[in-house]
Parts: sequence; structure tokens; C-alpha cells
Amino acid sequence: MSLDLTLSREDIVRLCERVEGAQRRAYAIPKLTDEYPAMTIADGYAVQAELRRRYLASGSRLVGWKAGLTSKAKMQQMGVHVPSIGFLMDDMWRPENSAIKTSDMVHPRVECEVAFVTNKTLKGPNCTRQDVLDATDYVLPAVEIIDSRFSGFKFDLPSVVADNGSSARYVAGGRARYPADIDLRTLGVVMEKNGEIIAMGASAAVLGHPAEAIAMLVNILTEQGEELAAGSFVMSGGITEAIPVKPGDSIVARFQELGSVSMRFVE
Ligand code: OOG
Ligand code: MG
Repeated sequence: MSLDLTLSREDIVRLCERVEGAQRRAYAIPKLTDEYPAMTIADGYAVQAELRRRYLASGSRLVGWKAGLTSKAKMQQMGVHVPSIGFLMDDMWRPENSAIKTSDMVHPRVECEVAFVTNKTLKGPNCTRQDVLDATDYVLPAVEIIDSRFSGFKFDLPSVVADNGSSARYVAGGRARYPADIDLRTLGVVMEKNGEIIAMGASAAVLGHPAEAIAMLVNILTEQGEELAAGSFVMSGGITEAIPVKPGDSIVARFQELGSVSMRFVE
């Protein structure tokens, strides 16, 4: 796993424009490594950083970050065995119980995640689970709507990192809790689609403890010369496999101790 950049500045901008077009206009593209087989994870993060710069320049506001591929269920589903991070902008947020459009996405899927809201700056290297818990204001349940821009939802790590970890929308809700008041390892979650249970799991599926995923995220941010600002909203990664959704579907994610998060999907 090389951490070196292989792409030129021109290639980074070119690939960023390709991903941005696919994200904004909702069409599938081949994974980037088809054209650039030597692309590294560092190249993927360089494309992602350029994408973030462009979204900020066009008026989006950074709300926080997301960890991905942090549970075995997700790693097995996607065939990628190393966690990743991505950014979350204000315009990706959707209110709880709202109708979420699918026509501006390629092939959306939903996943249940524990989200953290921080009240201190976090930076690495060597950020630990305890550092994260000490900097956590509260946790709350969330659903991420992922939408790989790659054909067939098939990718490798450099490509998915460049596509901002497939992130598309996110919904938070339920009941916020202080981390000291609950056992964050043993929270059960059940995902229902149209009233039927379609996935279930426990929060320990995420690297043994979801705060571990946030520590990993902070350490990756630090490698990129960034830190996690106080007041960030951070998602720790899908606990179960992701579930495809289409217009007409309604989703309820029920979290032990944290309440539930609901949404429905429309054309
Ligand atoms: C990559 C993003 C993974 C998660 O929670 O594991 C992710 C993907 O599966 O498309 O967001
Ligand atoms: Mg996710």
C-alpha cells in the first residue's frame, strides 16, 4: 500500500472534475484505476482534497467527516479491507422524516451509523479511542445514504477515496446521549425497509468500538495536514451492510439507547 503520489497536478484536477461531474449530475463512471492502474491511496486523497476545495469554493460549508469501511460487514460487501474517510457538507444533510429524492443519485444505499459531535479539537498522530471520547460532546444515531459514482457500485480503495467515500446524503436524529452514559460497544441496531427487518448488528462491529473509527479518521486527517475541528459532526461507519433504496421505500433505523431515524425516498 503506497502512500506516494503518482498523479500529476493536471491528472488530479482532471479526475476531480470527472468525479464532481458524476456527483453533481448523478451518472456512473468507470472506476478511476481503470485508466490509472498505478493510482495510490494518497492519489485518491489528493483528488478528494481538490473536490472539497471546489465544493467549498462553490458555497458548501464543511460540517464534519465520515469514516467508511470500518466494519467487517461493509468490508466484505465492498471487497475493500482498509477504512477510509470523507468529508460531509451542509448541503448533503437531510432532515429526519423527510422525503429524499433519488433522481439526483445514481444507485443509493442506506446504512446505520453512530455519529459523534465533538467539543474539542482533535489531532493525531496516535489519537486514541479515549482521546475521542474525551472530546465528544454527544453521540446520536444517523443514517448515511451512500451512492458510489462508479458503475455497478464496484471500486477499489483509491477510487472510492477520490469519490469521497461514496458519500451522498446523511440524516441524523433520534436521541442524543453523552458517551459516558451508555456502552457504545454494545448498542444493537435494526434497519427496517418498508416495515421489514433487513439488517441488524451491534456497534462493536465498527472496529470493536465506534470511537476507534473516529480516532482512525483523526489520524488520517493529520497525515493530510488537517485536524478535526471542535463542533464537527462525524460518522463512524456502517455497522451492517448497506441496503439499496428506490422511490417508494421507507426506512427506519432503530438504535438501542439512541432512538430511531426515519426517512422515505421519492423520485
Ligand atoms: C464506501 C463507503 C463506506 C461505510 O460506512 O462503511 C461507508 C462504500 O461502501 O461505498 O460509508
Ligand atoms: Mg457510511
